[in-house]
Amino acid sequence: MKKTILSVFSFLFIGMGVKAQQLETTTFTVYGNCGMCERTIEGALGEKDGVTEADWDRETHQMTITYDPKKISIDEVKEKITAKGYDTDTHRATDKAYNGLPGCCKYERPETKE
Ligand SMILES: [Cu+2]
Repeated sequence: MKKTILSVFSFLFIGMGVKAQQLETTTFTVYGNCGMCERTIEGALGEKDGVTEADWDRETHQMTITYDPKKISIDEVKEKITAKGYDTDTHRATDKAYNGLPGCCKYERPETKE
């Protein structure tokens, strides 16, 4: 009986190890300007979505995330950010979402390509 419990546990640990190895880290641009933006942008993503780390830099506008590609795609990550009103390098927030931002957060939007 004890042995069974032990092997179940070691299976769990092996499973966790494999999972940890499959996390990916990537960096992309998110437009924004202040500390409040930082909290909103980083807060748009959570561990329940498969994002274990999210860090946005106010100066460089670079967003670095560590995520589980089995749980979330980079497109979905960006959609969560644009839903809060922030444009990314490839995805654009709706005007409605952007207009809903507090005044201090109305960053200068990148020009549209079309
Ligand atoms: Cu802001």
